[in-house]
Amino acid sequence: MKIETKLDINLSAFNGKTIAVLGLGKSGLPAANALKKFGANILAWDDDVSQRNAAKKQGLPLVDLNNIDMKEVSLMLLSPGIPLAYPSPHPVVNKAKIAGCEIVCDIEILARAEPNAFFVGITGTNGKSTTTALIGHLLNRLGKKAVVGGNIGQPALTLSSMGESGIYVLEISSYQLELLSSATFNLSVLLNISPDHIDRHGSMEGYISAKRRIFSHTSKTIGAIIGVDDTICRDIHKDLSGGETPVIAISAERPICSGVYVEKGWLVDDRYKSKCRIIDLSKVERLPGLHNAQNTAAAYAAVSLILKEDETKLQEVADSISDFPGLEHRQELIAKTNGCRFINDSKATNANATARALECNNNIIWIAGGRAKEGGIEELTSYFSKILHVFLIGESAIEFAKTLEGKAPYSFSGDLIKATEKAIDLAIKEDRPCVVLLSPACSSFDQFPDFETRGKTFRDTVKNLLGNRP
Ligand code: UMA
Repeated sequence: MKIETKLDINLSAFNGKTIAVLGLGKSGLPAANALKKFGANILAWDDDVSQRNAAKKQGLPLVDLNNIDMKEVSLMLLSPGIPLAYPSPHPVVNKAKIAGCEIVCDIEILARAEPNAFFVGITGTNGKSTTTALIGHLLNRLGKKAVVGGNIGQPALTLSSMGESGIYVLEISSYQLELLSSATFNLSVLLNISPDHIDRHGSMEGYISAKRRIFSHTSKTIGAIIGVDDTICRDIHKDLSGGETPVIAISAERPICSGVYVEKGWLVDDRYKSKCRIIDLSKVERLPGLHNAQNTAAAYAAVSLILKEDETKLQEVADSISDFPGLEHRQELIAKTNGCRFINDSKATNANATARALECNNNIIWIAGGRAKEGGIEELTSYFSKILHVFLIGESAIEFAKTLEGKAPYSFSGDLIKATEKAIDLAIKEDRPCVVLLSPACSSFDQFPDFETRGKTFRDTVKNLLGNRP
C-alpha cells in the first residue's frame, strides 16, 4: 500500500525539543520526518542498517542511541514492534527508563497535536481492522470528515490534519496502547480478547491490562462499546458500566437488553423504546460470518453514538453497511462466475483466521499452505467435510497433507499460480455453487515478501485466467 505523507499535522509544540526516534520503519520514519519539519532536534536510530540508510537518504540525522546520555532527550518515540518491557526491554528503552525519559508512540504525538479533533480508538484481539475501516466508511458516507489509520493503513503522523470538525478513526494495537500516556479517545471500542502477543506483555494479565488502556482517559468521552461474547470482555463491561459515560454492550451471539446485537442474521438495536431491526446481515456479502457480525454491531453502535442516536439517520447507516467494499486480503470477494465465488483471504496467516473463512463457506476448493504456524491445521478438522479439494502449496505441504489424510481430498501444487489454475479447472467442472478460497493458514514468507503480495498474486492470476476462458 502506498502511504501518503502530507505531514500537515502541526507539530510546532515539539519545536526545539530533542526527540530520540528508535525504529525507522513504517511508523517511525514518517514520524521522524514530520517532527523534524517542525523544528524538533531528531536523533534517529534503527538496529537495521538498511533502515538507517533509507533514513539517511531522507536527510534524517542518525545517532546511535546506545551511546548517548538519555538525560539530554525530552521524549523518546518508540516503534510499537520494539519491546518496551517483555520479553526484555530493548537496551535503549532501558536507558531511557533509567533516565526518566518519557516513551511514547506516534499516536500519542498525534493526540497531543490535534487536541480538538474527535478520536475513535478501536482495539480487540480480532476484527479491529474491519471494524475500523467500516466505521470510517460509514462516517464518510454520512458526510462526516473522517480519516482511518493507526495500526491499519496509514501511520498516525501521515494522516491529514483534522482540526475540530474532523474525526480520527484509529485501529490501536496492544503494543501501541502500552505507548500512550495522555491520549484520550472520545469513543473507545473493545471488540474481544483472547490469548495473543503474550510474549510482548509478559502474561495474559499483562495483555488484558494493555487492552484496557483504551478506556484510561475519560475526560472527553462520549461512550464506550464493548463486545460481550467472551468472558474477559464481559467482566470489563461489568466494571465500566453504571458510570456517567454510556457503555454499550454488543453481541454477535445473543440478545442484549439495551444493547446492539445480531439475532437470526439481523442487526438489532435495543436502545430505544421499541427494538429496531437495522439490517439483514446475511444479505451483506462483504461482511460474512459471526466474527463480522460482531464487527458490524460495534461499528454501527459507534457511528450511532457519534450521530447522537439520531434515529432518522439509522436507515442511512444500514444502507451504508450494505455498500461497504470490504478490506483487501480479508475474505475479499474478487470474482464471481457461474455460481463460483473466488475469495482472497491471504491475511489468514494462522489456522484461527482460516477457521473464520471455512466456517462461512460451503463446497470449498481450498488453497492452503506456506510457512506453517505451531499446530498447523489440526484445529480445522471439523471443517474438512465442507471441502471439495485442497490444493497445497509451500513449505507446509507435507505436514498439512498428513492432517488431511483420509479426511479431505488433496493434491500438491507447489506454488500459488499452479494451485489457482488447478482450482479454476476443478471449479469449472463442478455443477453446484462452490468457492475457490485462498486462506493459507500460514505466513507467506517461504514464497512471498508479505501476505499482500501473495493476495495480489492470487487476485491477478484469477482475473487473468478467468479473462482467458471462453
Ligand atoms: N527495530 C529495531 N530494533 C528492534 C526491533 C525493530 O530497530 O529490536 C526496527 C526495525 O528494523 C524496523 C522498525 O523497528 O525498521 C519496525 O518497527 P515496527 O515493528 O514497530 O514496525 P512499523 O514498520 O513501524 O509498523 C508499526 C506496526 N508494527 C507492529 O506493531 C509490529 C504496524 O502494525 C503498523 O501498521 C504501523 O506501525 C503503522 O502504525 C502491523 C502489525 O503487525 C500491521 N501490528 C501487530 C498486529 O496487528 O498484531 C501489533
